[in-house]
Amino acid sequence: MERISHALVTGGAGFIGSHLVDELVAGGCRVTVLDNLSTGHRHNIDHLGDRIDFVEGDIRDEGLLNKVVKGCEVVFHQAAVVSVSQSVQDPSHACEINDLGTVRVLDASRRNGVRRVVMASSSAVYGDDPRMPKTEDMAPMPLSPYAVQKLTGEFYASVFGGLYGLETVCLRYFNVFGPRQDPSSPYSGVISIFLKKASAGEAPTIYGDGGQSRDFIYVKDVVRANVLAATEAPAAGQVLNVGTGTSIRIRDLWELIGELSNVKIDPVFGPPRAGDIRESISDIGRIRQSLGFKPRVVLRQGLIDTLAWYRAPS
Ligand code: UD2
Repeated sequence: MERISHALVTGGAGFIGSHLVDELVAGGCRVTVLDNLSTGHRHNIDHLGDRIDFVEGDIRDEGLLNKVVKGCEVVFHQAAVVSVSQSVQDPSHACEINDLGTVRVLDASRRNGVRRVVMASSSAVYGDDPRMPKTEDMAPMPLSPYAVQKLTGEFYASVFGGLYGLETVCLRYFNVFGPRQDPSSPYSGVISIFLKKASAGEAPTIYGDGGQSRDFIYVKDVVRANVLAATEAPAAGQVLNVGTGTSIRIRDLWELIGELSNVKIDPVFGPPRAGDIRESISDIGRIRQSLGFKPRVVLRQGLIDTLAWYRAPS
């Protein structure tokens, strides 16, 4: 990893953020984590002890942001209300965190001489445009407050580049999975839910006929994409898909998880989930070209590693 001297990771106690913090620390980077622990957990970063500076606080707090961003070369902005359904239930709150919070992070960054901000965006911005695979130049079709907010964040990033010369990169994550993903809510990622069910010997519920498909990317690959986005010159100003360019049907996913966990349980089929999109698959040509990024962990291996973690969290 090309050296980053000092980075701020917002949401650094969360699922993706904490893996990013691990990688940065391993690369010799000084890391400050800002997290309000609304969905993040201290236990995700406890193992790092005093090798990081942890600040419990909110990204809307301008005074605090100005303090923690001082001296940082790069900001990785991962903090967000990450649940689509939470954004549907309480759009104002999600807007405050995802939009106002993002503007505050960008503003504090440009005021304090940060070189580059790498932002977590989402494949949600594509909505249910039936064209596959999703390329970054497709017109966005946001279908939820969450998607609108992520898209707005991308626009702000671009405007901060134009107005203030702040370098930004927006990464549109597809379906991320791996250790530390919290399976406990009904809105958790499907892989975390399925792995928990398989480990408990219980049947999962598949919404609809299970023929819907997703592009699942392992969290460590997402971390690598973030680090490259921070260090590779051609990334500046870009919006990039972060996926694998492959997909799997949800019923086949359960079958694979069953095989890897040595359980053979028939799933329960429930009604389709409202607002579910049928297919999702990324085109990763752009990120390959600008960052030289290719995912390294295939789904099967990522599932094996994640299953091991759910059985013995470390
Ligand atoms: C993902 C993101 C979301 C947003 C969205 C954009 C996650 C966790 N969520 O939502 O933040 O970016 O993409 O489109 O990555 N399913 C079942 N049974 C279950 C749980 C899920 O059948 O117990 C199905 C579900 O109906 C869906 C698929 O699995 O078809 C994936 O569901 P998900 O909640 O993991 O992720 P998704 O794609 O809805």
